[in-house]
Amino acid sequence: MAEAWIGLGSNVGDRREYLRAALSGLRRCGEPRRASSLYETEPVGLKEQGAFLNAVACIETALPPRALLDALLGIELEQGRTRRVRFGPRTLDLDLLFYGEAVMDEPGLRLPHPRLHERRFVLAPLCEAAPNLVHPLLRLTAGELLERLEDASHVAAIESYPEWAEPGVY
Ligand code: PH2
Ligand code: MG
Ligand code: MG
Repeated sequence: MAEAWIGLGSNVGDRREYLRAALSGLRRCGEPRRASSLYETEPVGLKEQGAFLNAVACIETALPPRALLDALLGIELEQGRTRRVRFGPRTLDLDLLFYGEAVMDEPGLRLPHPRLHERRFVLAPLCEAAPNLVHPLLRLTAGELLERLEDASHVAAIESYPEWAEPGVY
C-alpha cells in the first residue's frame, strides 16, 4: 500500500461538481486519507482562460503507479475531459503528484510531478493538507517549498472538505 497525492483542477463548466465527482471517483482507487480545501486560483501558463478550482487529495492505494495513473485518466474521461490545448481549459485534470517516496521518469509518468514545486495552485492546498510532507527529490517539506516559491499567482481557499479532513495525520 502507498500514499498517493493527487492534484485536482477544473476551469470549465460546473467546476465544483467536477471536483466532487473526482473525489468520489478516487474512492474507487483507494482509501481516502486527506483532502485540502477547494481553492479558486488564477490560471498559470496560459493566462487567457477562466479561473481554476484546485484541490489536493491523498488516498492509500494498492494500485501500482501506472495503474493508478490509468485510473485517474479514466476518471477524467468519465467527466468528459478533452485535451485540446496544453495548459489550456479543462473540465477535469487529475495529476499524480506523489506516490509514496517513489522517484520515476518514464514516458507519461514522472514522480514526483515535475512542476508541482513551481505551482502555488498545488503547494497552497498541499501545505494546508500536509505541511510536513517531504518532497523525495528536493528533500524539502511542502511548507518549505511554499516559502521558497516564486509563483506569485493568486490563490484563495473558498470551501473546505470536512468529510475527508483528518487534521494531524501528518
Ligand atoms: N493547470 C494547468 C495550467 N494552469 N493554472 C491553475 N491555476 N490551475 C491549474 O490546475 C492549472 C493551471 C495545466 O494542467
Ligand atoms: Mg495539470
Ligand atoms: Mg494532467
